[in-house]
This record gives sequence, structure tokens and C-alpha cells, in this order.
Amino acid sequence: DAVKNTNISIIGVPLPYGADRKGVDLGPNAIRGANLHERLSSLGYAIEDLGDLRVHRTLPPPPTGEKLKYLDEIVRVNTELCSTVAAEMGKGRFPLVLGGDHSIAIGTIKGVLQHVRRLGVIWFDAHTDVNTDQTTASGNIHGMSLAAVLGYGHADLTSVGGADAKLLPENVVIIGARSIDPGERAFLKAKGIKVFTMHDIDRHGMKQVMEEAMDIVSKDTDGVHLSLDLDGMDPWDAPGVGTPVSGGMSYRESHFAMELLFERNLLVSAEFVEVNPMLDQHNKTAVAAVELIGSAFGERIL
Ligand code: Z70
Ligand code: MN
Ligand code: MN
Ligand code: MN
Repeated sequence: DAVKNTNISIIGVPLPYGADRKGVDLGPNAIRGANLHERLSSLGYAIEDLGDLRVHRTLPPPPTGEKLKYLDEIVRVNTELCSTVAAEMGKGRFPLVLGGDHSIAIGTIKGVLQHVRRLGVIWFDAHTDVNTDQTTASGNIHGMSLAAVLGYGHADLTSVGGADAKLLPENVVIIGARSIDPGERAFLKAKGIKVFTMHDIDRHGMKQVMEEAMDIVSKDTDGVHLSLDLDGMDPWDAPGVGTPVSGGMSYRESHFAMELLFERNLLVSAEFVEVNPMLDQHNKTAVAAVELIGSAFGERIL
């Protein structure tokens, strides 16, 4: 069994360009403001907050119909994120990345892959983020990040941190999906990616779903990354997201999933993305993110 890593490096990535709505760039500080450091310190972790990566404040809007909006800036920031994550892991530290939109999963995962070649990923999301520039209807790159780290999509995205470092489809599970585009459905089926939809959670319960999910991502891998999009939660509990979809995971279900994850001690890295304080109510979504982080790092009720 892995020894619990008690050294955490926090990396903020205030990147909004992969998504459609203003405000997700304010996510990292909203999460910090919900007492992230205090929470982790009280659990016995040694925290180093590296602050935020630099992101250009304003960019000219992309032309109508663009299929890879803000590609260059997204590639630039993700390349930097990849190096930062790899450097922290090289020091034996646990990278905890705060988004920012979900396109930052490209940089995070590519960085982790430099140290953990056989990596499992749990992708907690209402969406499946496996579009490419060939299938996207929106042109928003946060809907393409999982495809990119599997090696599919525009070469500038798949080559962040080196094109040969990639995830294997059999080492990825998606949990909480309830909004899947036609091209994504075909992709998931063709690659055989395991998706636990809300229907599966309703039918089998979170305990069984998480046990199966953790069995899959830990089989023939050397570590697991958690990529958690807050829109996986129900908008009632996490309203501050750019693309709310009804019928999501409840506050308790998502907490319980994190508690189960901690019990198995699989994680080598994690990211919490898509918190948008401009769309939030009383910082509820940032607070939920910190609650989930607390549970994933060992917090218990009693
Ligand atoms: C849609 C697209 C998405 C997150 C929305 C939505 C993708 N499939 N991802 N919010 N986090 O535009 O590709
Ligand atoms: Mn997502
Ligand atoms: Mn999503
Ligand atoms: Mn809690």
C-alpha cells in the first residue's frame, strides 16, 4: 500500500478560456477563501500554496464558429501547469490543483503522467469532456480535455507535455454523467470507457459505484488522479458552475464518494475545477469544494 503523502502543493489556475461564462477565473481564490488551508492543516497536512499561474487577463474574442476557442492561451497555460505539477511531484509532493475551467485537466494530468506512467483517473462530472475539434458544437476546450489526455483531438492539445504520455481508456472512469453529446457517446463506446451515469448511481448506490470505479482505476496502475468538476454535484448544492445540469450527485453522495476514496488511499494528485463565484450563492460551491477536499483527505464526522 502507498504511504499517505502529507505534503500538499496547492496550484491555482485562474483560466477561464476553456469555458463560456465569465467568473470561473475567480475559482481558485473562492476556494482558498472557503478556508482550504485551515481545513487541510487541521487534518495534519503540510501545505505549500504556490499561488496562481499567470493567465492573460484579456484576449480578443474568437471568430464565430471557432472550434478551438482560445487554443493558444489554453495550450500555453496548460504547458506551464504540466511543468509545475511534474516539478512538485518530483519533490515528492501531492499536487492539488484549483481551477479554473476543466481544460486545465490537460496540464495537470500530463504533469502527473511524467511520474506515474500507468495512471488511473476518476473523472467526476455531469459531462464527459471527450469532444474533439471534429465533434464539438460549442468550440469550448473544457469539453475536450479528457479526449486530449487520451491522445485524441487537436495536436496542440494532445502534445502538451509530450504526445506519447497518455492515459489508457481502460484506466479511466467517469462518474455522475448526465449530459453527453452524440459525438461523445460514439467516442466513449468506441474506446470502451466506463461511465457511471446518474442512472447507475440511482440504481446501485454510490457505495457500489465507487467500489467498482476504484477497482477499475487501480487495476494495473501505479496511482490515481481525481479530476472533479463541481458541476457533477447537483446544482442545488453547487449552483456556482457555468453549465449546471439538474439531477446530479447530492451533497452526501459526493461526500461519501470522497470518504471512500480516502479509505482506499489511491490518490497521487487531484484537481477541483469549474467553481464560478460570479454564478454562486453565498460561496456555496467553493464551500462544497473544500468540504469534498476535506473528505478526500481524511476528514470524518466522528
Ligand atoms: C459540452 C461541450 C462542458 C463542462 C460543460 C459541455 C462541456 N459537452 N464541460 N461544462 N465542465 O461544450 O462540449
Ligand atoms: Mn468537466
Ligand atoms: Mn462538467
Ligand atoms: Mn465534510
